[in-house]
Amino acid sequence: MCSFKAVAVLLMALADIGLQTTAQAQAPGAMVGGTAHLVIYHAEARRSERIVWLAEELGIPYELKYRRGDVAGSFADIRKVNPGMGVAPTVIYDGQLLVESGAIIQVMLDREGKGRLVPKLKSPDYGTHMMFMHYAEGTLAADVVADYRTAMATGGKAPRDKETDGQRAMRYANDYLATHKYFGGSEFSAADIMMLFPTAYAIRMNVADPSKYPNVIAWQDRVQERPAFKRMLAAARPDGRVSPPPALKVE
Ligand SMILES: N[C@@H](CCC(=O)N[C@@H](CS)C(=O)NCC(=O)O)C(=O)O
Repeated sequence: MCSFKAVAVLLMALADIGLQTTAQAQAPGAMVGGTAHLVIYHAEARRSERIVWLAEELGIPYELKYRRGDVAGSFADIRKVNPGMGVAPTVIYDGQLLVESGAIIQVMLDREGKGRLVPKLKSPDYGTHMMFMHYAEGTLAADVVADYRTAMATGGKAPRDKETDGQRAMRYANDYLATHKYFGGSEFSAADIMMLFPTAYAIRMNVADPSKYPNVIAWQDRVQERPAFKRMLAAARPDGRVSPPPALKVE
């Protein structure tokens, strides 16, 4: 008993040392080591799903870290690894701590994509693929989240009168899909992985009225049928959405 207790105390002390090591603020992009080639710090139904989805599409092995059913706990763990910017996704990729899902996806494609999920460089599809790779966070997510926060701060009512910036961004995406199957043109690309989160957020939170964006809805259904997406769901969202923020009220 006594020696078991001593070992337990020693293990706790070692764990504590490990915790302190990782809890020290890391410089952005710091090399931090680690055992796995790709470690994804995740919280259920958050943007970190994009990285899991891409890894599944490309067949990149990964270690997924989150507390099942405990989004707050998952974020607490992320902050231990990355106290300066405790966001999902945070990853350790090739020993380097990285944030910003679009950038992480780009680095993964450059290093391991072998041309997959990116249109040919000289094709017009490449231009729109890159546009939507960045539009997803730079315009759509930024505008839709701003709409949501503005509405929450002013009574929680879904905006349904004058077109908001987030709705404009949804309309532009919907217009593109009127003539293209995917955001990278005719083939599924990483731009589709980037675009799913903010389009789904816009609809789910009632920022945008789904009846106005039928092409987006059809595209969402299409991409969510992909086997890699379903593998992502099984690994990263096994119990559905956990602790979702409240949707705006539709009157
Ligand atoms: N632009 C970043 C956004 C990351 C982000 O804000 N993620 C959310 C989860 S979907 C988060 O971590 N929120 C918690 C926080 O900001 O403290 C990306 O695409 O990775």
